[in-house]
Amino acid sequence: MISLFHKPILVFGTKKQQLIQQVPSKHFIQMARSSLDEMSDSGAFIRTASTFRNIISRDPSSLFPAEAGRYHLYISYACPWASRCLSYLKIKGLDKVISFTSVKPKWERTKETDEHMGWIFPASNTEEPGAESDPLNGAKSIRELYELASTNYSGKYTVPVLWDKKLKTIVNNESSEIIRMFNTEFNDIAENTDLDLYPPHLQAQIDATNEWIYNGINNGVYKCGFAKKQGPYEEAVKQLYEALDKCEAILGRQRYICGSMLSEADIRLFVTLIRFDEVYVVHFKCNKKQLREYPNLFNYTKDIFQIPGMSSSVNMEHIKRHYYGSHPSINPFGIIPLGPDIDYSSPHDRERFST
Ligand SMILES: N[C@@H](CCC(=O)N[C@@H](CS)C(=O)NCC(=O)O)C(=O)O
Repeated sequence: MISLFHKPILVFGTKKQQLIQQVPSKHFIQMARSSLDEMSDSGAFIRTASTFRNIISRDPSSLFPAEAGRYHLYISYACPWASRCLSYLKIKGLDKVISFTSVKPKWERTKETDEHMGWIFPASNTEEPGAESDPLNGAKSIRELYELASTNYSGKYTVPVLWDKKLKTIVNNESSEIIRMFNTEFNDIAENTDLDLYPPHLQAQIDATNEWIYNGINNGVYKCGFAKKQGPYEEAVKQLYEALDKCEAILGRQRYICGSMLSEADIRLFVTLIRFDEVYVVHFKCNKKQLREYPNLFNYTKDIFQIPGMSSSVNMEHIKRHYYGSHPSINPFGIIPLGPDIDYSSPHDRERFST
């Protein structure tokens, strides 16, 4: 049960402030240890904020300067938040200067001494296709990385984790901030510097779009799936389908969600849409309508999937094995539904908006 909340920590301050923010405050003592515990008294799912909020800067004198080879991104292919960071690595051409490792898809016990279930690295690189053992710290779990970075951490052990090899600590574990850094701060060493997914003229529109898409769709599917009472579930489903209907209408008029150019808001929307029919329809009870019943949204999802680099950020095997296998309160026997096995590389109709 969460009884204390705090505002997200935005750290753009001095070096001293940045270091202070690496140490979680005492408020985290009562925080949830996993998303399965993030529940209000009314039975609604309430996500807690991320803890490590340092910023990598293109300024060489900053505490965390953008340097080739210095940072490592720990992800799970299953996780939509981590996947948006991986998408940025791929489409910005940063994967040669920022290395990454994916954990195993299914949560396991992270320690023998307690019951916590979480992300685990495979013992070898052949154990689990797509997953690799931790090349930097030899950690067995994502939990161990948090414990290396902070001695009194008591929040959730989430991915993504952006790790600094030099200072041996977590720079940031909030995907919405990691993607902003990847978009701009590494442009001196990125291969695709021309791609700006958060250009000044679109920033207000992207921010506003992110807001309703996060509430209704990205986090909305979790609110549907993790609700423990009928009322909050129904409220979440209503909001989800209002937001999907709104997207469908917008995408009937233009190629991308903020207009004629690809933006951050598209990548953030995509990671939820690509999981929708394979997982959320069944596992999170989002079955009022499937993605395939929305012609614009479905074709749009294929369009984004087919952007060079994007498909390599999607590992459907990991996605399905994670969700269906890691939430025993929702799917006690861990059975993985076989369908629908959609081919997102098949033709779409979105070129009709190109000039
Ligand atoms: N605010 C975080 C959320 C990340 C998050 O919730 N990740 C999930 C996986 S999809 C996680 O690692 N959960 C671990 C747990 O709940 O114990 C972000 O966007 O970066």
